[in-house]
Order: sequence, then structure tokens, then C-alpha cells
Amino acid sequence: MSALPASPPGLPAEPRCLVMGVVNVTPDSFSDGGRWFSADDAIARGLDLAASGADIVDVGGESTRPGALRISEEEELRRIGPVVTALAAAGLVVSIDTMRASVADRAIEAGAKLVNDVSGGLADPAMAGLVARAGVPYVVMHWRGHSVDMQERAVYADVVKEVADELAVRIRALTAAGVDPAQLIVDPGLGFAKLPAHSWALLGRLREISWLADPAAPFPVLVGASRKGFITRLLAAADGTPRPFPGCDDATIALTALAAAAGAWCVRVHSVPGNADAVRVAARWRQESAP
Ligand code: PMM
Repeated sequence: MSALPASPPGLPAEPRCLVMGVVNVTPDSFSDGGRWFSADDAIARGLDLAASGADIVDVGGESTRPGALRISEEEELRRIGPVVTALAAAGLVVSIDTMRASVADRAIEAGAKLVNDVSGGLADPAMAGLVARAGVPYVVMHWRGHSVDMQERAVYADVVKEVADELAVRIRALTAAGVDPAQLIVDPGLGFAKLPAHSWALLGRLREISWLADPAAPFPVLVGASRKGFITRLLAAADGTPRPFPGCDDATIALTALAAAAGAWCVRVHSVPGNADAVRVAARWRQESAP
């Protein structure tokens, strides 16, 4: 089995898939909106995620659930500022989940070590320059537009090829702006302008996302499957009612094991303990797998 791509400099390096725990400081996120909306609750949540095995905690102030409207920059900064500062001061590896260069900049000043941009740099033309100047690792997620109407853009002939091609275009734009390819992590953007069938196809062919244009130079891949709609629909009741989010955590753990065994670099999850076990099982499994 092929070796895992190395972590970008400055991030934890383990001989296994990493676990990123989610701290959504939002009133309306996909599965946990409102639960950690006060700064104190969000800080406590981040510490708890790290104590239960998260290698990285991902702090976000803006919901990207399908249909979500944007919030102002001031409001985003108000939400994430104290949380990033406190978690970084406590020694955690903090990622900032933002599409705004100004928010990423402030979070880096406050100690964030990774910028997680679900728009892959498309939402803010200043993002590429900021990431190049700061030299921090950067998640380039596949994205076709803001959440308010993104599902109208879920039209593909070959979803895996188109996502890989569109990510490669973003990577060319980022490197042209001075970003070092060694800083980059790619993400297929499960559920973002994707119908459930698209997300499943991407999971089944993750390696092609890692390879992009060149199998000899794979990128680390981040997978954000946790509690997404394609899982709630797979596990729907007999009458078609999607499984409520908290009932999807076991399926998320199963997906983590499969993605990690397929070579994912990191999984982004809402509940850590089972996923922290799953990545260790997958690492041991990979050790015994044929090259
Ligand atoms: N998904 C959400 C938010 N941020 N970041 C990355 N890199 N990948 C994802 O799939 C992703 C993300 C939406 O999920 P949530 O609102 O339930 O946290």
C-alpha cells in the first residue's frame, strides 16, 4: 500500500490518519449549530475534543450548511477571536475554518496553525496572497459557490474527474500567487454542491483526489464526512425519513476507518473518541496490506 503523504510543515505528523475535531461557534451549523455558541462553551468543547484524541481542532464562525446566508466579517471575528486565542494558548493545534483572508489573518496572529477554506480561495481573492505570505498550511476544498444556492450547482458528468480537475485549477492559482505546494491539503468537499451519489463516488475514489494530475506527487487529503446528509439519507427509516444527526456517529466512524485505510491524511469529525480508535485500526490494517 502506498505511503501516506507527509503532513505539511507545522502540523502534527503521525504514522496514521489525523483526527480534526470540529468547534462550530455558530447558531445554525449543519449538525451541531447552537451547541457551542458562547465563547466559554466553544473553548470548553475544543479542550474536550483535544482531551478525547483530536490532533487538530477546527474553529469556525460561519455556518456552511446548505441554504446558509453569509454573516458579516465583524460577526465572524467576534465569534472566533476569543476561542482561537484561548485554544492556541492552551497548546492545541488550532485550524481556522474561514473563507475570509482577514479572519484567517487574525486567527493566525492569535495562534492558528492551519487555514481551512471551504471555498479553496474562490470566495476571497485576498486569500491566496495571505496564505503565501503567512506560509501556513492551507486546506483547498472543492467548492462551486456559496451555500445559499450551492446545491443547484451539483451537476456533473464524472464527479471525480471534475472535482479533481477543478481542484487542480485552484492549486495552479494558489501556487501562481506564491503558495508552496508543500503547504497544501486537498478536500473533495463532500456535500458542497454534491448530491449524495456524488459524495459516495468521491469517497470510493479518494485516491484520485489525492493524486490530482500526478500520482507520483500525491497531496494529503482531508475528508469531512461527519454527520453529512448523504449519511443521514443512507440510514433513513423505512418511510424515507433521514436518520437524525446524533444517530449517524457510528456510520461516521465506519467511514473514517474506510477513508483512513484508503490513505486519507485527516478526517474532520464532530465526535472524536470512536474516530480516534478507527484511525488507529486503519493504520494497523494498512501495515499488513500488500503494496
Ligand atoms: N464541512 C463543513 C465545514 N467545514 N471543512 C472542510 N475542509 N471539509 C468539509 O467537508 C467541511 C468543512 C460543514 O460541516 P459542519 O457544518 O457540520 O461542521
